[in-house]
Amino acid sequence: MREPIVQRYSKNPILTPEDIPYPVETVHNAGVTKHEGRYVMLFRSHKATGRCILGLADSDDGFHFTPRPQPFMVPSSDGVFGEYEAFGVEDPRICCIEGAYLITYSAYSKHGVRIGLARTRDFVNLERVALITQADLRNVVIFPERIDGRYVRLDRPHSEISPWAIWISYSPDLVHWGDSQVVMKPVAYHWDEMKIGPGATPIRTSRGWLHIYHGVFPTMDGAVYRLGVALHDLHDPARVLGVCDRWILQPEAPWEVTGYVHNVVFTCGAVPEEDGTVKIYWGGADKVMCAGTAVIDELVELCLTDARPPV
Ligand code: BMA
Repeated sequence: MREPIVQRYSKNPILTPEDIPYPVETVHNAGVTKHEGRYVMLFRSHKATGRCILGLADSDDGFHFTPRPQPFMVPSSDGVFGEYEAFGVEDPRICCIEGAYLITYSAYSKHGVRIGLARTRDFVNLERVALITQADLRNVVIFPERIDGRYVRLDRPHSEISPWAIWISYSPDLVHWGDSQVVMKPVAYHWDEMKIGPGATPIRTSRGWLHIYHGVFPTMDGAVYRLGVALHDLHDPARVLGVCDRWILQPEAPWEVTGYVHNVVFTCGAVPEEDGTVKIYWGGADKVMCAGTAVIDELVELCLTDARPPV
């Protein structure tokens, strides 16, 4: 049998609704980063209304997380954020850049889903910056460095002509984005044929930006969410150097197969380590948080040697 590309942590799941000191139905799709030598996990939780809030948990080793007593981010009650977050906040990604942590999150309301951008320096105080997309565009990950002076993001618009593909956009100030172009599309009759979307904040490697994304396959029993990897050029990330033909992780553990939504592994965060490994975090069946490790060089190699066309 082939060695798994992602080694699951032996004590998964690492965080469940029962661990949270306030009432929640789910703990999933968390952005994770390191802050002052500790791991910080910003996780999504459904309340019993079916609407979502974001909570924080801290860890010394990246596997044992202690949730904080109160939620970190609940829908704003006023102004433009109040209008567009009324149905909840979901799926946060964290990007550490220029001494601050940027949080991109889905903001749901009767107007659809948009992406909000918030900023924190200490994971105590949170400042909402702007809503950075119009309706029905999700999964924004911001690169952790400016490229040619501009901020860069991957995102996922949807249209009938070109369903659920990954695009790139640029910004001088994090608020106004443009120069958009498509960089990756689902491939017909392939594990990611229905949808693809940005997953974790891209990771700088010597051979390119490594991006862990999600791909969706439709079955008679509903959609299956898996994870894949792509490599983008360091200086021109609109250029995809390779997309691995096969998935790197699929729902297999009981809490990935059954939960709030079955057959889902969905990532919003991965933390590169100095030893050349990466800790990957994923929501299992939209209900619990799981972790695993992979070797960064092996993921890069897969993108380059076992590649499928990006578009
Ligand atoms: C997607 C998003 C994710 C979720 C996934 C599986 O469309 O809503 O937040 O994890 O579906 O339910």
